[in-house]
Amino acid sequence: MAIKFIHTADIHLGTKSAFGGGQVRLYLREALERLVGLAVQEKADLLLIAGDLFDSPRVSTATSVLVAKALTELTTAGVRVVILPGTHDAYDSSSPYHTLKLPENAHLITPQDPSYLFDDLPGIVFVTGKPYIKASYNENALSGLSPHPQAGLNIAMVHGSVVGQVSEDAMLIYPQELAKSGFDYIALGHWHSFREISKKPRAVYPGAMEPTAKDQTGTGRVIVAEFDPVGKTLSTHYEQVGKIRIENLCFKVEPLTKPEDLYSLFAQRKDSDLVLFLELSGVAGPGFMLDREEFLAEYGANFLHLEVINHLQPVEEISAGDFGERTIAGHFAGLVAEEIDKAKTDDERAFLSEVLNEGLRRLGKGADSI
Ligand SMILES: [Mn+2]
Repeated sequence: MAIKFIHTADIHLGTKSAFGGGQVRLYLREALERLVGLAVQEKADLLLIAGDLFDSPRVSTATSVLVAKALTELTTAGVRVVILPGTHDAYDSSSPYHTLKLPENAHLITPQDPSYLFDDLPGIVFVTGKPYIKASYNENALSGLSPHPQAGLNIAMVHGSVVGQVSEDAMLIYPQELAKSGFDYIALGHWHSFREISKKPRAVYPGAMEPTAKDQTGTGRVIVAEFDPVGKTLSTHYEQVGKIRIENLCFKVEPLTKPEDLYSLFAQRKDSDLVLFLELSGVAGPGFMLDREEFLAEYGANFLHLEVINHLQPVEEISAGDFGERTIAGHFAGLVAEEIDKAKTDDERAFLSEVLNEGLRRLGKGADSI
């Protein structure tokens, strides 16, 4: 009979997200409920939470109640839970875990109780780890951890950075040590984007439950793993539990771009699970003036969060007078000026002004004389 376990990390309940704390906290509550539902539905034997279940040591009553309910539901359904304290919910004097009441079958990894042997599971499962405390910054996360000789499945839980793979802070994991660690699975936490680190032993960051910063992609995943104690084979896949997505939309402004060109991109878009960063680049011609407030008022409500990042270059003032008559630019300017004089409508005049501006910009100053 196979053993099934689910690995998650970095849920960050109670987050102060830049994308609207209150809304994202609600998403996290729902994601936790979906996670519990998945574990129950999959009939998982074990749920591993590899650090940062809580966003801070100060846990609200609402969050405590939510976690207590989730843990009770899980253990009632026969899902054993192992929780590792991470950087945000470190196991020091102010740790939120000192007041958290754990039901039977839910376990916390502490310096006093760092390991659990589940000898009622087929093949016997061993789970061990080191809880994060401030003093463990830069400490080798795997040193001192060893598999249990009687266990068929040995799991290490680690909240930290894999050296050379993700930015290095918190506890450190050295890639060359993974293979000789003797573990079958390393449940990683701390890095907020999904990342597979090693195949043997299998070491994966599931990523955060919901993104809390712009650069977090591939969030919301949990790893579902099945271990066959007879063949000693481990298979994994991920399930999407979180809902929030992040998109960076780059919009390049050309000299003839009008604000309507941008607005029309947004007219059909509405996605309440999307955090959208609109990045404007290029040169703002005289025809492109974006009123950020007006734009956000118009479209902000269509998304979970909408942000405008403005990298527009102000238009360079160029006039025909900057060029000599006997240059290509000067000759061009003269021809377009004649057309502007002949223009019958304001639209035609505006268009020709753009042509003049863009033409002069492209021909540039100091163009060859004819
Ligand atoms: Mn985290």
